[in-house]
Amino acid sequence: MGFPKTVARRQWAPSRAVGPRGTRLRHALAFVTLGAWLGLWGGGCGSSADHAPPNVLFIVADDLNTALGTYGHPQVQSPHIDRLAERGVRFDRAYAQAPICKASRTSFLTGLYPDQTGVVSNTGDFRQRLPDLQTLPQWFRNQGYFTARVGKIFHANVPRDIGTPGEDDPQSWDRAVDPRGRDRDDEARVFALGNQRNLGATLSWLAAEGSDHEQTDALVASAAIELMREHRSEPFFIAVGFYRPHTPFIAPRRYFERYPLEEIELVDEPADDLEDIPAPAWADRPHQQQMNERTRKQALRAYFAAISFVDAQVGRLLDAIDELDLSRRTVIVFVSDHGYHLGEHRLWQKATLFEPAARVPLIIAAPGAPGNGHSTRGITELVDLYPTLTELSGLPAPEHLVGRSLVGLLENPGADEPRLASTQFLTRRRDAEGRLTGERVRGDSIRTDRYRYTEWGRGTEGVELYDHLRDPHEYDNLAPSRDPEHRALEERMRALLAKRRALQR
Ligand SMILES: [Ca+2]
Ligand SMILES: [Ca+2]
Repeated sequence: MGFPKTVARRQWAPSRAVGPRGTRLRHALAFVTLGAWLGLWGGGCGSSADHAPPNVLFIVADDLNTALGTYGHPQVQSPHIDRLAERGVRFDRAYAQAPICKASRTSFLTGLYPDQTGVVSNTGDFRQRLPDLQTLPQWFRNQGYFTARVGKIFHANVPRDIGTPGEDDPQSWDRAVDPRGRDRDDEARVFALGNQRNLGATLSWLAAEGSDHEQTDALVASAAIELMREHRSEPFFIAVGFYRPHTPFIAPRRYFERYPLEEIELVDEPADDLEDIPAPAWADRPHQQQMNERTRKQALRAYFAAISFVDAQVGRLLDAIDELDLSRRTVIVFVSDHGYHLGEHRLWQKATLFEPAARVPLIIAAPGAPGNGHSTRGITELVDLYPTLTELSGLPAPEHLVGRSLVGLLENPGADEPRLASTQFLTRRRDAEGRLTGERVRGDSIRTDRYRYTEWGRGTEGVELYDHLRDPHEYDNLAPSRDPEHRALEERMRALLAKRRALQR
């Protein structure tokens, strides 16, 4: 299949659609930059393949936080994600728009905030509200790309939906592959802290027998490599969705053996940390609160093992890109759908508006990008991915996008652009005894360069304000405060959040 020439030309057209927050001048500069990069892609060889639009390999991990070597984690071994970071730009302050699977994935795959898609939890269907919206992969498909999905990209229940399309959006893809490995057959052997019948919702793990290649995520990588091989001569957008490190943390035993239990370090926090946290902000499952030290270490070891196993699969993808001679014309994105608590504020897993659940790993390796090999502290949101990938590929951008292209940060990772990130979550209210009820409480959080500000029930159920410059672990909630200086700051943050909320409707 040839790439439509009209589309390739549009990359240089001044009438190119931009998002509501873009400016023509900025995009005009981006064209110049892209031209220079494309020159680098071409490498002076002058063959037609060198001038073809770039491929996109879009890798999504499930429930992975920044516990990675490249992000400075002292224990986790992730040599392959680390080497991807060395060939691309690592985003050190990237945030999901929701701290749970479906709301976050729907957001970054549509390029809209959760309130705009109507999917603010793990239920719902954006097609009900937006039947004609073109998703990120669908946009590439309609511009002449071959698009394919392997594994979990749109929402799927883990582990129940492994081996099935889950809640996929079929019109986004030319091909979809749903591998199923022995991890599903081994579920009866999994240790579960809570309900054995709902392994996806409780801390649970298994050091599996057998080889890597029997596990679902290895089959995911193999299928993706095969698709890249088959479609190497046409522009492709291949999305690779790993199911780990989501619970149950299943990985071959040798990955567990990399992390001796006695060497696992637990978080060490101030004894009074919980005292200033509003009730809706602290919604963990009670049984996860009762783990002894050994069980907590086992949970961490299993999560780390699952990360190293996914990392090995990322390594296979990177090797394949090189072997297939695709590295000079393939943009590689590595991202997770949200973060994860590993005992911070005595919380485990996701579904909070604290930094560990909102923040995600994000690496973009665009061949020839001047910032490659560097990291950026620019605040970024996952809704920024859609306009970034259209710009990098020289495609027009659909009118509906709300994110800002990150191409400026790929060019200059030190660029000082004022940005903020928002994350929202619908939690459940607790009764007087601390039990979760069916009643919902909404939380809205914004992250600026220095602060995190969060309102529960528009502030009626609690407010949080953390100064990351002085308090990077969010121990000291400054709100509500009697200190006039903090009160003024709180007012400014409240106004910023209100403005952002209005924009996201
Ligand atoms: Ca997830
Ligand atoms: Ca605290």
